[in-house]
Amino acid sequence: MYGAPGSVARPTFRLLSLFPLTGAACVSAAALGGDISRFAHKLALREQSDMWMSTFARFALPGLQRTASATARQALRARCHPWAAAAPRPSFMGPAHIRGHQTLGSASIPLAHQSVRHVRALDEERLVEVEWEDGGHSLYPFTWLRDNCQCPLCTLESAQARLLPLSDLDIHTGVDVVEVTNDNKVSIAWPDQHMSVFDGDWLKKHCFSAAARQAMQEELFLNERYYWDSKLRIPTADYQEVLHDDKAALAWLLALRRVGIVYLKGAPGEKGQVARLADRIGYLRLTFYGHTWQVQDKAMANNVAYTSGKLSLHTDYPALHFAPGVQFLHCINQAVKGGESEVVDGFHMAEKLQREDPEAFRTLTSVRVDFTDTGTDYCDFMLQSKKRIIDVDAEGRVVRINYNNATRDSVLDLPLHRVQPFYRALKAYVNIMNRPENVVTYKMEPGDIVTFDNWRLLHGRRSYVSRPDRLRHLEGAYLDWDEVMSRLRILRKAVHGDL
Ligand code: OGA
Ligand code: NM2
Ligand code: ZN
Ligand code: ZN
Repeated sequence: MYGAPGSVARPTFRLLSLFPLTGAACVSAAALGGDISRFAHKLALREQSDMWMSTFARFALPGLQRTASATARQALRARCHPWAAAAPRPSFMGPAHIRGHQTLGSASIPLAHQSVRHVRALDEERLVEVEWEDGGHSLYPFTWLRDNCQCPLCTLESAQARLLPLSDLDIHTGVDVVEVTNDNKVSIAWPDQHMSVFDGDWLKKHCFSAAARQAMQEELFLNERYYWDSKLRIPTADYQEVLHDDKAALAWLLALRRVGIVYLKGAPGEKGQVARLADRIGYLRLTFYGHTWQVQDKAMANNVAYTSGKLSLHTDYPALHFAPGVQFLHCINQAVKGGESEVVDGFHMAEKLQREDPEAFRTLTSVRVDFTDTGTDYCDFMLQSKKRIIDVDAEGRVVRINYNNATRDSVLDLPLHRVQPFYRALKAYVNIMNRPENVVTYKMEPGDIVTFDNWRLLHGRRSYVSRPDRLRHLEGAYLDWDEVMSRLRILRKAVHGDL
């Protein structure tokens, strides 16, 4: 009934998995054209080399040396340019690939202190044109420049927030004089005598070209993802290092964002660790199951997770309209038999569904399914939600998976003729995610913590048998992506400086 021990992926020493991630990120950055491409490529190199020199690399080194090919070992020694040293690409890259949600770039636009060579106002178009020292040009609308004046009347410097109310913004303003100052700034005199001064680097960063906007969005939101299947080697780091070392914490959160799952080892085998990890980021997400929650076989369980039964692949808490973005699970005690964990990349599976069965994909991205959860825990609750199982944004890109078969309501708000097609579509998606070639299986040991993207991954558990003297016990906690991304940006600034 359970997978043979040999088929259970061991989660230790898995840095190898970061190799395809970073390699692919660089390939995609290099696919860009012009300056931004070069800068993005440079930054990808830097991010990548930091990854290798981080906790991950050191932690994974023994495993890598034991198991990796000569090519991969050579790549690791090269550190900064593994793929350059080891081209062609390593064979374990498999079919994994990057999916950029809104960009091909991996970094911000160049900030290598570009000097302003010349500025002029294009009065007809109501644009200020900046010519850079390297010959490049950027255009800025008059209205936007006036709206973003950085002077103390218009901006509260201490909060980096706009003071100028929209009611005071003349959206038809002209420009009287625009010139370059001798300290590489652009000054603008407005018709009402107001003066604005813009820093060259700040302007460069805010360039309106499609490539610069894409690069900026990628820097802010890191929406480029590394898609994976059963061949994924889960990125692994040391719990203590993540808590105490900024580089290690940054590498952890970057991999959590890009890959969707990171394994931490070396945590104490007692409660309180998921809360400490949440404190490292900001704060955790309180739900009806408490600040943190204990996954154990409980009498009169208020959730199927609190039994010793199998949990089929699911995302947590679709009964909440705003489901938790990130989940931590800390193994305090493991079952003697069973209790293995399973994960799949829900975005990748959705992409496969779209290709194999577009009709099913259309159904799951349009039908709003009812979910329900009733009981008592932190306090009493009676939740109802309506969610699309595959959530896409306005551009049709998959942004969230919402699916837990246990809390899917018996209320099904569909006309009769759409019921069977809905089941057919759901079955098609579940069949894809259950294919052995897509599932990563591992068994947690006391002191292990798995951290994953609950908007993207589906996770499950095999049924287990606990001995009374060694009861299976995981402690869990939720966070939201806003807080995690906030910490990631701060760490990136601390580690790399202001990019
Ligand atoms: C859960 C869950 C996994 C496990 O509690 O929602 O997925 O291994 N638990 O018990
Ligand atoms: N627990 C683990 O959607 C769900 O009910 C997921 C949540 C009980 C906090 C389980
Ligand atoms: Zn001003
Ligand atoms: Zn779960």
